[in-house]
Amino acid sequence: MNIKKFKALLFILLPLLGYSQNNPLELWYNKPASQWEETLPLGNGRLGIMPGGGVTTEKLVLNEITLWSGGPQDANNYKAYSFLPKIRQLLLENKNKEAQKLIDQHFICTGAGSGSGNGADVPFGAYQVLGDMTLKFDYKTQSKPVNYSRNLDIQTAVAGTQFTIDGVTYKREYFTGFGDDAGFIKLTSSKKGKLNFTIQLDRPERFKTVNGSDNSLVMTGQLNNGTDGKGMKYKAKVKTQQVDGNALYTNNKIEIKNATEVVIFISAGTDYKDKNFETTTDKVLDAAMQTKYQDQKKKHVENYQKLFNRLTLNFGKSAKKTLPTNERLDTFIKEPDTDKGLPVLFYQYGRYLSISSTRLGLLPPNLQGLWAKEVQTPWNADYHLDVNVQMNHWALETANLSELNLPLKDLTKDLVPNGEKTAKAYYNADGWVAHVITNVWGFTEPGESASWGITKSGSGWLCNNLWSHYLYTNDQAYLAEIYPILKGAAQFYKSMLVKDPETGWLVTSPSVSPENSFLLPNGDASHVCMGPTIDNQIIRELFNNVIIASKKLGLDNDLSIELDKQLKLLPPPGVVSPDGRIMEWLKDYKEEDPQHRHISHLYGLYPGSLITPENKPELVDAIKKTLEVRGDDGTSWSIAYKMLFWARLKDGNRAYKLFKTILRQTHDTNINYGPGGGVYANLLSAGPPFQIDGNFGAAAGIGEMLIQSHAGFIELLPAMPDVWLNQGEVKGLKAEGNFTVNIKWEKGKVTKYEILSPIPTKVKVKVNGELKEITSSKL
Ligand code: FUC
Repeated sequence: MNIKKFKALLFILLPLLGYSQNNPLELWYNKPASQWEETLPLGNGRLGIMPGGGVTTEKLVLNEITLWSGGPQDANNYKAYSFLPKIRQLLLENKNKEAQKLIDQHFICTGAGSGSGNGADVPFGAYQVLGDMTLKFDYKTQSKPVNYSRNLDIQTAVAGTQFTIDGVTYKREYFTGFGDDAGFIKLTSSKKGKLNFTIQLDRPERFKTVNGSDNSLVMTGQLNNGTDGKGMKYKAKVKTQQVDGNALYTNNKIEIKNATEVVIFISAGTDYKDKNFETTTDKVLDAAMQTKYQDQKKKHVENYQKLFNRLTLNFGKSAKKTLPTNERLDTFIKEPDTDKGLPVLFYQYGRYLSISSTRLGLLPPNLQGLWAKEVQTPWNADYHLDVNVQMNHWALETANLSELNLPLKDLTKDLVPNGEKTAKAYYNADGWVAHVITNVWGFTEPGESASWGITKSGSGWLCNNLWSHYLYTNDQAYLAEIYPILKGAAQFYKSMLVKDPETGWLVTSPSVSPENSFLLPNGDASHVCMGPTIDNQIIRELFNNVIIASKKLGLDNDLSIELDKQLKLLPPPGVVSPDGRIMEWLKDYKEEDPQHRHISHLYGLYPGSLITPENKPELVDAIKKTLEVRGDDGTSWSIAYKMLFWARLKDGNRAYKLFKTILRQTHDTNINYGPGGGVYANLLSAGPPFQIDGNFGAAAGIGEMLIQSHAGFIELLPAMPDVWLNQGEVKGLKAEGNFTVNIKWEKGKVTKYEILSPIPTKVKVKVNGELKEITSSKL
């Protein structure tokens, strides 16, 4: 047989063997996971399962999005306000170090705060693993498996494992239901009665597992709330159905003997907003078992695809899609231009991860989305408000998953009551504020260290994220709902801004440019400052948005006038330093770490739209210099952020360079703050450790390369790298103003496009460099 024929035969045979490498939207491997970061994330927005495909032992990490230790607390220091005048005075006297010291003594939260990022046992708490479900198999032979493969098909949100031992093919199929709200694992053997395994359920602490009277395995427990130990309660329950063989429910296990086909059902819940979670868990499980597996899977795929199939993307041929994903990643780094499918897969994976890690009426994705293997997750897997949680939402609107922005709106709304207390306690200010970290318990206080904890643009940044959902949807009811939240945030800043005597500008004081430090003229390092650029930019956007909203809603004319007055006194969106960069601080300080991962002072370029190459051409060189000095490396989220900045500068090749950097494969899990970000074999982003913001940030980056609509017109392919421009097609992108956009291109030029909307509307579009006004077609 010649090579060509052999290849053709393989093409036909491999899918039958289970190697489905021809599915462009699939991650696949020819070995079991050797670390958790190689397991495959499944999630239905609430429940998560991570199969690793072990042959004799498979440990499946289970998650539930609401499972947090800690509890509600009031960590406001109500005496803090009395120290504010002194702190401000010290800053005016350039005694930043002394101000920082005073803040550390009197102006941080009370108690342990985040526990230095290790808050599992303090009231702040941590997002925690629900449990480990361990399957132990007995094949009654010493033979080794052959034809091993495992995969995750992101088009159906179903994972699989299969291999053959002694001529028996074993298959496992896993999904977390978008139909019934449970987890499903179907195991089969190709010959009768070959499945022998046990199922166990545990977690590192605070659990009890027993056999239920209804032939089940039940794990229950209560997490630490950091005070009396009686925190959140949870329950996880497993049942099985088998066609033949036996199932024993003893010794706190389920034991399956001589079966040919088994389905495992997993249900879980917590008492977070559900007092009846125990009965809910039982009911969900029983209901899930009433539907035949095939029908359950059909319902799952249909519901998932209602969101996933809204957008398709193609950049042309991929020579590498038959390689296992881990090998494909390494090959991509060496010869990226030959694999145009991997960027598409990575973009769609971002969409997959969004659909899987958040759900309407529940919580937004946390630092790890939904997936966590520990009790003490890195940084408590919390909601960081100084870039990370916002980045988790940046891809959504253009990626046609708009409604997945709503859980962040709910979280933000829930912060307001405590945020009002914080505004009063620390600033005697109106409105509400959230600083830099939050959790499911409504934490809004400053963090426990002045160096990062008093960043106070968290609430403003959240509000601006909420606003972008309005821009994309034009949803007036939503606008009316978010208006009080935005208004309260604006009232806070309005009542606490102070005048900088040197410039006359209104600025925040004290504050921090997220996590970054600078050198004072005497050589001392400090984080604490007045009016960092990011605060000015966020406040400018917020005030503008509140003014627009109040006019649309016909409310609060007086407030609008006052905000407008203050707007005129804010620093401009970008000030250029003597060395030609955008200033990060009000003063021309030298950074302590010039390559710091945060690039907060470019907020106005992205996600903000204060600075565009069109409206501020005079700032473009300074932005470029800022980015050059920061460098192209960093944690994965930082690289993704830089990709977005270059996309906004319409430099597709540079954005692509950063994208390639994100796809560096790593196995490293140690906490990193510097260069070295990448992805794990499962394509989850590695700071390291695993942090999902890099996935979502890079997906947003690809979105910005394909379409931009923040500058008053829709621009098609504004920042494409040469290598993707040869040929491609995207259908179902969204633009501001509730437009749906389809684009086809060839040899660097858009050859066909459609702009659709529910009502045909006049819209400006930039196509192949030419700006024109057209009327959209009816969707
Ligand atoms: C901020 C970042 C870190 C990390 C942490 C969760 O502190 O500076 O890189 O992403 O959040």
